[in-house]
Amino acid sequence: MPASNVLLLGPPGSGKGTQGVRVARRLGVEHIATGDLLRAEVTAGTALGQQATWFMRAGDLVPDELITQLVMPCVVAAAAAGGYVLDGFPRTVAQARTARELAEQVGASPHAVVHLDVPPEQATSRMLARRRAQGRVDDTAETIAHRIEVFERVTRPLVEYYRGRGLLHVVGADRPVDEVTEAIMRVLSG
Ligand code: B4P
Repeated sequence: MPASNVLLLGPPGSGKGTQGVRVARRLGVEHIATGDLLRAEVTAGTALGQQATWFMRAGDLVPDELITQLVMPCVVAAAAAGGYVLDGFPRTVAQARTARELAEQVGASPHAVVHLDVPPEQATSRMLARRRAQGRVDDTAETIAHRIEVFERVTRPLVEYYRGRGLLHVVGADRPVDEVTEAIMRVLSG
């Protein structure tokens, strides 16, 4: 039986969203993308969206409490319904600790964490291409550089955190989309 509660971890532009959709479909579970949830709140003009928008535009992480209150109910519901592929959360060790406490209480803990490993230059060129195609406000050269710096400083420590919990799998994401999907499915089935 492959893992059915899966976290995707990786720098901006590593393919979390791209792979999240594909892997969730293959596993028959829900895909939860924190960036998409936040952008939906911004578009709907909710109080949470109004607070998040400035952080996102600047390429900064939104505060831990905001993202946790947005994401965790979705995670708990998806786990109860059969599983989830969660991309973009947690992004800080504090988020991971809070999520762990909540998830353990309700049987929603991750079975596997996949780190999508990609060099910064490749991630940057993918996001610049996305900017040309989709016009995402946080995909400018300056903001991308900042987002990558934030990943290295604040999010990368999660790689060791999850390795220490025996959940981590590293997948090279510097190759075509189909190949990355197959590599993820292999580690989840192993
Ligand atoms: P996200 O929406 O998660 O943005 P992202 O990191 O760029 O990942 P995304 O999933 O969109 O891109 P992907 O790598 O798939 O977050 C946006 C913002 O929300 C953050 O900056 C932050 O402000 C906030 N936020 C989100 N979660 C948070 C949290 N937990 N705590 C606090 N704040 C949070 O793909 C990038 C591009 O590469 C795509 O165009 C894709 O087509 C292409 N691509 C992917 N795989 C490829 C491959 N193998 N080959 C070629 N191209 C590929």
